[in-house]
Amino acid sequence: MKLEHIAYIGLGSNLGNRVSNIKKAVKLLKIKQEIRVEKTSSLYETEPEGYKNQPKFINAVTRIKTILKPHKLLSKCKDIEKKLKRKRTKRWGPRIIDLDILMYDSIKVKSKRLVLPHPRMNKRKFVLEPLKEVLKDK
Ligand code: PH2
Ligand code: MG
Ligand code: MG
Repeated sequence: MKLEHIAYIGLGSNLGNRVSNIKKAVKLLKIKQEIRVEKTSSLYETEPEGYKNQPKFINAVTRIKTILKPHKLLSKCKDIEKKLKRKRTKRWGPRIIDLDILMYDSIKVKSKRLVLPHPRMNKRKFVLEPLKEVLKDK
């Protein structure tokens, strides 16, 4: 079995210093032993989708290599959200930082905690635009 996997992580923030929150999250990904950040997109300011009555977001996507299995990678993403003091509020509501795994190799996952590829990514311009910048084989 392959040891290294390619994954794409979507980042979003619409509370506090949004740019700094995204940059901090990328830094925290970089210092994880089991993760190598290969490419990070530009930062995009985007209109909120889903729940509209909230501040604009800053969004970005990173391409990483990792030896972590999908659920372990998800736990690392949640650790980073905790470290940046994200509070759990309403679904699709405002947040200091959000890290979502978008894709992991070309595998499909369907569990209670994780669905891959991310089920809404194809409809979300705030994901697709930065994703285009970092997709492998582009
Ligand atoms: N995240 C959401 C809901 N809506 N809108 C934008 N523009 N950017 C996001 O990251 C975002 C959103 C839920 O995670
Ligand atoms: Mg999200
Ligand atoms: Mg999320």
